[in-house]
Amino acid sequence: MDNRAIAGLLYETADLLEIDNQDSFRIRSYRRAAEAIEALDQQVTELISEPKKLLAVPGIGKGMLSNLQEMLSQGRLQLHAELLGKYRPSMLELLKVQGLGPKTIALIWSAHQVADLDGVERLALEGKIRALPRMGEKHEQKILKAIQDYRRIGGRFLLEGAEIQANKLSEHLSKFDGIDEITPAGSLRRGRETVGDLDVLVTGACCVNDGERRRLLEHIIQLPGLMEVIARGDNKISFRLRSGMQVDVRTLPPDSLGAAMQYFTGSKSHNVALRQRALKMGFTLSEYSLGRLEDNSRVAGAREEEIYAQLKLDYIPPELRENTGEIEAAERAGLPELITETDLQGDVHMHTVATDGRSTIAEMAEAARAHGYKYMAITDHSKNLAFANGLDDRRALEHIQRIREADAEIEGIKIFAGVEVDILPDGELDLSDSVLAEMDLVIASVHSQFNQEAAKMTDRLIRAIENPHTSLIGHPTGRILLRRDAYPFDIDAVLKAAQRNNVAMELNAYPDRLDLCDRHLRMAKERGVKIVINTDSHHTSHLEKIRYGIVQARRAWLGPQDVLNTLPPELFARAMKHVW
Ligand code: DGT
Ligand code: CA
Ligand code: CA
Ligand code: ZN
Repeated sequence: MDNRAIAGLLYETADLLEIDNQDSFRIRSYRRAAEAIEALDQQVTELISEPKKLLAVPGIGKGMLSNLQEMLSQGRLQLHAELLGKYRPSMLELLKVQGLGPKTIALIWSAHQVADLDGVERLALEGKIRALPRMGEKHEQKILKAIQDYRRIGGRFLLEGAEIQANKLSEHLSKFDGIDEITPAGSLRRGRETVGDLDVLVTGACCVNDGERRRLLEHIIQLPGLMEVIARGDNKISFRLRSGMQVDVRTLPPDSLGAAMQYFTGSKSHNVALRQRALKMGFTLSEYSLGRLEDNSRVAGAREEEIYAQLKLDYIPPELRENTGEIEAAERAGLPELITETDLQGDVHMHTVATDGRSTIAEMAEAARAHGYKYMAITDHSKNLAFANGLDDRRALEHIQRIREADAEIEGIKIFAGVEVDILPDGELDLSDSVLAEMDLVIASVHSQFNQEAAKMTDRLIRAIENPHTSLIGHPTGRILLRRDAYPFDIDAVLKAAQRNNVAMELNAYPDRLDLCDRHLRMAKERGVKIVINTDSHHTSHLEKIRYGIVQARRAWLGPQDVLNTLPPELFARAMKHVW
């Protein structure tokens, strides 16, 4: 179990204890321990052999230590399992609904013994929730809306979370003898920003023997974190994880792996178009093979590449398979050269302890150098972001000084001095022109007043773009995936202004932002707007999240020439001053 999983289990236990109406002190101790573990720099698995170090962490006492030992040795927590047995596993899903806290859930349970989404919705529709103590009609309406919202965005997960679950499953599967290959398919393999359910394909000698395959399915059921089996067949098992995520695992004979990968990677509309093409060429394409229509003879199936080749197409990378022109491009050898992580020479959006980051300038620089970058930029917040301790003019100048000193001291990486300056409601920037002029690059971002009218927000962004100091716009739409929509504005007008002013747009790679999104990135490219891919790191460990940005860039058909931070340091510095 990694720290995230441990913290998750502790939070759930706290919620369940609260539903169980236990002593508030005990409940709080679980929440505090979960928070402490989330903030740890080291994995509990590494520390568990040194109990003294763990006990030194505020929030972890003797009792919690023994819980941690139990979790790591058993992969579960007895107390958690007992509470789930006493109530219902579906309680955990209810807890994810905004505004349905443990107290309300406990109240509904004690009156009606209902603990699932559909059940609570029915009670609300029948007006039975308003009748409960301390409830009312307004509260009931709020619960109904929260359940509907949950259904709308709920049930999807961030790409990062899906990837973590897929890696754990792979690790578990790889312990079983006779497996040659484990590969994710579906939206995860295509790199979509969110994933509905996980599709995983498994192949190897054990998949062609009935007895072995049954044993494999038994082994899969032992996966830590598995909550319930939804369906089970000869070659397939579907189950739900504690997080609520559904997983479909399919076992395949090795000679069908390519056809299955092609089919289950999707997208559905890519597959439909590909199958039509196959039919026109006298083939049938299925999840088992590509065959000839006339005599059903097999043409390809073991490898995906063969299928595309037989259909007279260049190989189409999974990220492009959305039926948005990729098949036509592959037919005329016109697929773009897609950017890869090694094309990037620097990451130029990161925060330090001067504002709301958790690492110092030197720590960030060392981590960026270790990542293999030639350059980086420190870009802390400006004063309008008061809760982040944003910099005013004077502190910003001092900060530039410190960045220049670190740059002189630290070998092997160029450190640019930058800032992430707030775009104020009227489009002015939050620091003086004379201070901004000292910066190597200026990221201008909206962090306040998201609810302006679209026309006003459009003007605000265009005004920021027209400021001669602005190098790029940070996380341009402001969305937070699964939590907050983009603020409304005219993306086309903003991109045109960016193009006119040689101002770049950021692709913020942080997994819950991915902003600009793939669709907007492709629009930007079509309009000649350059992109900068950044992590917006607040800790050295965040630098590796750049790969989520790379995947979105690939989905948007971007190549190295579309992205400014593939340039060497001197050219990049000029680009930040609008010269390219
Ligand atoms: P998700 O799970 O909502 O994030 O999206 P996907 O793309 O993973 O969709 P999912 O899990 O329903 O199905 C996985 C893949 O299986 C999908 O991308 C394409 C293939 N597939 C599923 N149903 C159909 C179908 O009815 N026709 C075709 N041609 N392919 C399908
Ligand atoms: Ca899926
Ligand atoms: Ca699926
Ligand atoms: Zn920001």
